[in-house]
Amino acid sequence: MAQDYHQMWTELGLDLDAHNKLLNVLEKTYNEIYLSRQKRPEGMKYFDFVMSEVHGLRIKELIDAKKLGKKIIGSFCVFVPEELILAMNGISVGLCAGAEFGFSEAEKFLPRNTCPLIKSAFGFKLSKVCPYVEACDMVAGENTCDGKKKSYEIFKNLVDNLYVIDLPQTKSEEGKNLLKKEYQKFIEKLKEISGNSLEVNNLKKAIMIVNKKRKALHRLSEMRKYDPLPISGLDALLINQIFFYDDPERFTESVNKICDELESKIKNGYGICPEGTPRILISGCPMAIPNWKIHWIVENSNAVITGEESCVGERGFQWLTDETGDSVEKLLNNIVERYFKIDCAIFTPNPSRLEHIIDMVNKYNAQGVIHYNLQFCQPYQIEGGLIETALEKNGIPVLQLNTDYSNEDVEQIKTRVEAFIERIRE
Ligand code: BJ8
Repeated sequence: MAQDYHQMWTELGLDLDAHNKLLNVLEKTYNEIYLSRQKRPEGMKYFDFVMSEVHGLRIKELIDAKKLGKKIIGSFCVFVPEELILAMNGISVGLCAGAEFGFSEAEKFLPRNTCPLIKSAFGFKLSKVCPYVEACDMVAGENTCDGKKKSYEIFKNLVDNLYVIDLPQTKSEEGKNLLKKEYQKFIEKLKEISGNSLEVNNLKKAIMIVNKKRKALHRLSEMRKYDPLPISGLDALLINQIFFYDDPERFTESVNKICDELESKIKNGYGICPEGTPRILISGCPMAIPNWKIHWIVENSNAVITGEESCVGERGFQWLTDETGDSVEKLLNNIVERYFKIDCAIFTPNPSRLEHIIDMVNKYNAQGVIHYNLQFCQPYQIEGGLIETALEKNGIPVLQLNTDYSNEDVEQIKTRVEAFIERIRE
């Protein structure tokens, strides 16, 4: 890190010893997984820099923004609309954590058989190692899976200001109306904490900013259709993860810059791997920083990942919000329309997710799908069975992986992934 941020971390109330331990693990893992790799695009230097300053410069930016009156809103789910937060002079930051840290503390509050994503959020908070959650003026939770829904009842005692958005479970008109009502309530809450009103021009501008960010990722996804692949799945995953932390306009610019570079490389036939390398699509639970386990295993087994059907991936950014309309009401309706399309496995039934996976397999020329389930995540594990049956019927090979954030099962997963790659090569 360029500067010494200890003073800032102390003021945020972090446990400096525990935080140092986390940063050391992060740095070591990042060096091994990313910095030691060959053939990374020049444009990845920006994202490497973001990672090197993820607890430093970005946090300082957030604190400086707070001094100027901006409110920091943390969230755990792509159902929390960034457009509304930006329009009310706020900054949205992702709080999902992808590392096994503070689990023994978390297990004092949660059953052991809780999904690692939830345990990690508790672990980071209880161990006082996450400057993002400490910098937040409000944490916006959401009633999605039972695990999250119930754990917010406990989490509200651990953070100063938790607000929970209720969510529908079915894709019905009633469901859409509920989502709209909940977003209206969320707007009222944002007004209360920010002291700002919601103006049509600000909302329109915010929609455009977030759309541009998503469009930049659409452009990056286009690059992943090519064979040979011009960017690794690991690098693309990292960009998808940084989407939730970085300043939106700077992020958009940096993604477009890397796309310019990749476009010219593609013209010259450049690839990070030989043409014909087996191509795999990942589908399932979100992968928060620093969860790079499956991508690392696959891409160290002579295969590549061409896309993520995940909220940290295409499920999170595939739809744009309609920018037309001259009233808050109309623009809010556009936001509701956009978010209501998200096909998280908490919805029942959830047919569009399967359609999207098949579409992605075709679009990105994948030869097989790894369905990635976090341990104890019932919605994705159960839906994964339905998806496996349907895809295999369509001649698309599927490997289901149930795993957590530990490295204990790496060798076992590697063996299964290698066997799967052999299968899709045939
Ligand atoms: S819209 S996927 S970001 S809820 S992995 S905590 S589902 S037990 S994260 Fe998600 Fe929103 Fe849905 Fe996307 Fe529960 Fe499963 Fe854990 Fe999960």
